[in-house]
Amino acid sequence: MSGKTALITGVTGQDGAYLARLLLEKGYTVHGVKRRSSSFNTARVDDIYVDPHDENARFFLHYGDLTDSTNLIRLVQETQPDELYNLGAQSHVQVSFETPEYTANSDALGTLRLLEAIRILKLEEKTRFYQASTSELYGLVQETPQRETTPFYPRSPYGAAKLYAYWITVNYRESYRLHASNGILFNHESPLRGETFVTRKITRAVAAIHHGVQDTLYLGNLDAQRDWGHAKDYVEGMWLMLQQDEPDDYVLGTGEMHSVREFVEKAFAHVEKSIEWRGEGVDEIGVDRASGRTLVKVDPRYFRPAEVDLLLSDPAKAREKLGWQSTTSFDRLVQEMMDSDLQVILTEQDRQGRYD
Ligand code: NDP
Ligand code: GDR
Repeated sequence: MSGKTALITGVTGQDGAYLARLLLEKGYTVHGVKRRSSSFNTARVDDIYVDPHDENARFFLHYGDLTDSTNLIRLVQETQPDELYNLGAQSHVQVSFETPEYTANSDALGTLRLLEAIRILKLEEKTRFYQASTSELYGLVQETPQRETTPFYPRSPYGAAKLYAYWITVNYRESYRLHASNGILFNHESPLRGETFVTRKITRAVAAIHHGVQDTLYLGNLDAQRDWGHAKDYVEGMWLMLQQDEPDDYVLGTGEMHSVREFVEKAFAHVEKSIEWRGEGVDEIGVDRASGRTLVKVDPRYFRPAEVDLLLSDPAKAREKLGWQSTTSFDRLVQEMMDSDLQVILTEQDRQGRYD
């Protein structure tokens, strides 16, 4: 048992849920920040939640928000974390074009608020800090593959907010000798991925089409290419960064790139459908070779005002210094997400049946 204490912002998100599990397995006491919501928002961590009255409870949830500095200072003071993982963020790139100011407040200033909380409370010697930085920093890529030294060129309010968060983390490390590290993580997915990110949107839709409860999958840019890994691997990398003697910044990725179109093909192949692409641009469609049915259409609504065309990592530094590497292949990732969503859609249908 490590006996250490961790505080995680964004614990109700995909990565928060995997990281909380990992730290509990390692013997940590884990405090997570959840937002007040009018409906339940803890589904991803419900299975690790233990009644706090239980004397063996090591996982605790606290209300909080990255836009509320008094709340953050109090939570850091009360929990006195050895490790603070800042995973909370308005994390959807497209949504950041709709809510740019809020995104800057939570993603950029939220990071500053946490760093200041550590400083105000004089926890610089005790609390190690992890910042959830992102490959979106590279945006309009200046070099391929992207590594720690590749210049940044963000292409969205989200990317710009995360750029501030990246540099303020570096600045606090250099100014106040904080053990603060940036994980520059490339896209990572899982069955717990938010439903509006492209991979999960695809696996959910393919499962729903397979079960006959959806006709068409509408997507935006099919040509976008991403370096997709599994979230479970990546939270291990976050933890490793905070176990190093010296803080530093690391790229985590698979070193492999695939297009959205390829992801669609793989997902349909899982339910034994072969997709043929016809037409071009906004008129492109994906047709089921066997039945001739159109299953995929392009909807320009999902095009972004500025797009990040491709992202490909060079994770050599993490491999050499942390001994970290991605272990889940693209095929296995799609397979795991498809297997899960084929079940999830059925369960949702059952539930609906009960309310009808
Ligand atoms: P999710 O969107 O799944 O989770 C985000 C979490 O942040 C949720 O718990 C959400 O709460 C919480 N949150 C949002 N706004 C606030 C706020 N104002 N105050 C407090 N909490 C807030 O993201 P992921 O788990 O996928 O990503 C984790 C982090 O890593 C994010 O910072 C993301 O930007 C970054 N990142 C993610 C990558 C990926 O591929 N997944 C790659 C690189 C970086 P709620 O559940 O209530 O919405
Ligand atoms: P991204 O993930 O923007 O890379 O950010 P997302 O899955 O949203 O998009 C990936 C690519 O797919 C294209 N795309 C679509 N995207 C969505 N969401 N919906 C669609 O219908 C669609 N059609 C095509 C997008 O244009 C894009 O090129 C994720 C988030 O987790 C960030 O928080 C994180 O920092 C980065 O990954 C690394």
